[in-house]
Amino acid sequence: PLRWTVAALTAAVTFAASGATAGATAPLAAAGVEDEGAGCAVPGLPDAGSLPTVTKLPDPFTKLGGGRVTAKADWRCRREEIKKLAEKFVYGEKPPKPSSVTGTVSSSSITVNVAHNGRSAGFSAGVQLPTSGGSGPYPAVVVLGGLGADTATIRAAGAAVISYDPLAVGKEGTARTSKQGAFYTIYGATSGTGLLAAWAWGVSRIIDVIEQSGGGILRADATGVTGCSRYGKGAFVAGAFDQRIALTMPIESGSGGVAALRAIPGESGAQPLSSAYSEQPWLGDAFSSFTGSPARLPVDTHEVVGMIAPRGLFIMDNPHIDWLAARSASVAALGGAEIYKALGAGGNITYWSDVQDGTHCATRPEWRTPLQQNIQKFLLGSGGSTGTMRIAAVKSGNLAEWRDWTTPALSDTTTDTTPPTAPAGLAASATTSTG
Ligand code: MCU
Repeated sequence: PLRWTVAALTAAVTFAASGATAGATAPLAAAGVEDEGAGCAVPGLPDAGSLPTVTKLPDPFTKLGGGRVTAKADWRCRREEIKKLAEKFVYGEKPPKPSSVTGTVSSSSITVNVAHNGRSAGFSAGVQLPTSGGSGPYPAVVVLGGLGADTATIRAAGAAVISYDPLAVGKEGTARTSKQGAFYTIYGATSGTGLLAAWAWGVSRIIDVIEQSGGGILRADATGVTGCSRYGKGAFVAGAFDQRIALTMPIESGSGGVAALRAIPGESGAQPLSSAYSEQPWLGDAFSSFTGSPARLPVDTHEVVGMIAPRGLFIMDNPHIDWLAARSASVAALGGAEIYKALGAGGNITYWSDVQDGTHCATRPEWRTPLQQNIQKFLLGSGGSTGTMRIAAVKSGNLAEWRDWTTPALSDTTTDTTPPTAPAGLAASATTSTG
């Protein structure tokens, strides 16, 4: 039978894990499309009413239809299952690219205009070019909300900063039945999609515009995303749901962010799920039936970490404020790191909560070097630093308590006969037949 050997994903993993010195324009582990698994046949999802209680983190490698993932390239379609579960039960649906996205990119701003189903909306973002690093086109980091991100270090490392106000796309302070902002202008004020997925949708539309701009000022294949606190939650979701994002850097994201949803009720002082659900419509409306029973969720945030794998991920956390749920976040990071390891990309994830200053969303000296290294490795394609787990002892989760599954040794060949949705230049190399 026809077999697909090393698909685009695996090629990217192998490349990233090899630590090879990449050319300045290498896309590293990022994909050329928002969702490589869009064409995967996903079995029917469970109903909210018939979910079993699973106290430990669900096995990321067991497929919806049964059986475990055996090959690296199979992660593409398993990721699609996780995406659908996360949309249905946690965040609400993030729709694909609308029928029309237009806009402009200059060295000081980006405009985005979207039209879909007879409705239109727009928003804009600021651009600040790097303060060093030669001539363009430049990689860029989308900064959500302007809080906490060390933009001076980002710009000095050679990446531009895109200042994105998520509230223009999904407003805070509204009732769930009258949501506002560009996303809800297009998809309706009663959409069940929460603000985080709406904000992520906005990031994807910024990338669409950069792609269409012809790459004179900013590179579309070297985008990062970051933000702190509620915008850290948004940065995490943005990176998970768009595979064009090469580097995802959530800061102090707390409940509704990186923190394992099942672990939160047992973490002393952590923001309760009911609070994260009701404080703002960040999570999808469907999450309401899980705030008191997260162990019924068929998905958890370690698998959302896995949606980012093998792409660059640098999670920053603050162990000094209980409300920020750093122990639960370390559980998700450790669980998600198993997915990175299985894909041969264990060095592409960093979790860092070992910091001195307890101020929420402070710019921290401990994160400066890993921030530079992650930008070099994933956005500039230079430098082969290896990610680390620097977990503060006071908020250190124990993965062994949270899982009953093992991490498989995934093979480099697959029996999956579905042609991958690969970027144009990579499609041909993914069709090698080995009989
Ligand atoms: C950690 O992010 C949130 C937190 O979930 C909220 O409870 C609190 O009100 O605000 C934090 C935040 O966004 O701070 C800027």
